[in-house]
Amino acid sequence: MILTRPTAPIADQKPGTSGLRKKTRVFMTPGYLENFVQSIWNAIGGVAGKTLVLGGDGRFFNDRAAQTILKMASASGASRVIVGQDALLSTPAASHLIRSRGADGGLILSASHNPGGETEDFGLKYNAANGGPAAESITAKIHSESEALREYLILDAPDCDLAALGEQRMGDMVIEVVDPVADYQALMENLFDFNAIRDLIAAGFQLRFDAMHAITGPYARAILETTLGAAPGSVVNAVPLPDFGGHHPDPNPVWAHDLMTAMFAPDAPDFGAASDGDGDRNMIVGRGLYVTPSDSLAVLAANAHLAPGYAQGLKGVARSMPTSAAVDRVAAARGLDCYATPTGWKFFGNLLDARRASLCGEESAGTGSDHVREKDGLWAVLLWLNILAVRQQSVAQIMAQHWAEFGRNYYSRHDYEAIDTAAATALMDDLRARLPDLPGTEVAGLRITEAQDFAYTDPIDRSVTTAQGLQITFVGGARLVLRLSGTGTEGATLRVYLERFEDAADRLALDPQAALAPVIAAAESLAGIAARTGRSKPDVIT
Ligand code: VG1
Ligand code: CO
Repeated sequence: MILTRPTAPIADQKPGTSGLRKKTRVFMTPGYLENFVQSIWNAIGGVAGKTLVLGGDGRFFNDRAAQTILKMASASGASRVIVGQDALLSTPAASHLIRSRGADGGLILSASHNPGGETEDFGLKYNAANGGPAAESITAKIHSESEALREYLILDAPDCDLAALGEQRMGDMVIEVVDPVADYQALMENLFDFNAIRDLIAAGFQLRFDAMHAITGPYARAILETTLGAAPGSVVNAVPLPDFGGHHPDPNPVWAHDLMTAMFAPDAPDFGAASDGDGDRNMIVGRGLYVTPSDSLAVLAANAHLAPGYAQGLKGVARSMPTSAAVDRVAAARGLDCYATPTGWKFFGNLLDARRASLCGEESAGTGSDHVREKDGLWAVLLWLNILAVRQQSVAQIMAQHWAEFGRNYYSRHDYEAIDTAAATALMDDLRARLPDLPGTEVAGLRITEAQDFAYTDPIDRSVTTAQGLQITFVGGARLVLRLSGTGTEGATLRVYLERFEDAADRLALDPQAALAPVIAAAESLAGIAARTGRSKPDVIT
């Protein structure tokens, strides 16, 4: 029986950088999830007759939320929902399923790198028929629908069995439960030279992949261990847990410190990697060397043609604005178009669809290509492995050669988490107001060439997105970016992105924080971060 339940608008359902993220208990409040899901249906013109994909990263409430969404899809007339077994799907696997099955869209249950559990975070994101995160125009529509919502529809029916592969019915709707890994693995086998990687591993190459108790565990085990022959146990923290073992599933040197310890030990493996909660991010570590995501993007751009799926060369590259310009240097050398977009994968969708860019990346450890419309953690790991197998060099040798050829963009991000929202907003507003006066002035010994509040005009649909971060550029290419996070669930998070270019042969192996010291000093002097946030140092440095 279809129930029409009266409801009232909930004020805080505005999607951020990547869907709606809130404390899990907020999402569990009766009606909260239902309101948001009905707002999505309303914003996309309903789901009658449509096929959707559904899955999530396995965090607490993933299973319950999936049942609610299925009942709401059925009540609103969806014809089919393709669900990963046990309601699990990595974000890139969901993107692939939407595309390969010609679905009308999909819902991904995840708060990605945010911690999980009943007292931590939950999230929900809508992806469109191209497999990519809904564009700003759609997320804005979802928000406005949520502000006017009066009722939602839900089927009064028992839960379905999401452990059983195959088809079942819920009302008039077909639920098709699929193996979350199989289609994704087949896609990877199409793109990469699995034989070359298998030979590399058989010859003694050792790797360690840290799944951080999140969704990539089953994918990495199937692909890296079972198919490519990595020793059993090469994938660690491989079992997805509802609270990710109490950790932040955020692949950076701070949260993946176990991996860092292993990779800097005397008996370190040749290659280390980690992924995040929903499997769309990657962290790459060589023996004794952390590769920043911005550098990783540049290396992949320079070497992608070594993998069969990219042998024809890239169509162009794109990075988020705060990501370092290392990839720009590769693009310039190879004659590729290079785009700078606002933070968040949704801004790459049009460039990928229009074939203007085929490799994209973000400084936050997201890299991906036109094979799906999301960033893809395991894909980046496999592309690195394919490159290592062809070049027969260590990660450190590849990085040294890359910097010798293109120069090095020293890079770091300093995060101030859960700070007072009013203080964070005031910091940004005050600096924004001073931007016009900054060019030509000097701060901490650096001369400012440009200062702007980043705005982006999409080259395909001409949509304009403003206020995407304050960008201050210095003589010599050093750069400072400040923006507020759009994925947090507590107070505000200030992100300070720092970059400085060096190409002198004897200055390519400096300590990044030391190399960036003048830019760090400039940030403090321009924004008064310590005084305004009450923090003497960043909470997280990556
Ligand atoms: C962060 C990252 C951004 C990324 C987003 C979603 O956003 O900085 O690059 O696209 O998370 O990634 P913010 O607004 O907090 O800076 V994920 O892996 O959380 O879906
Ligand atoms: Co993620």
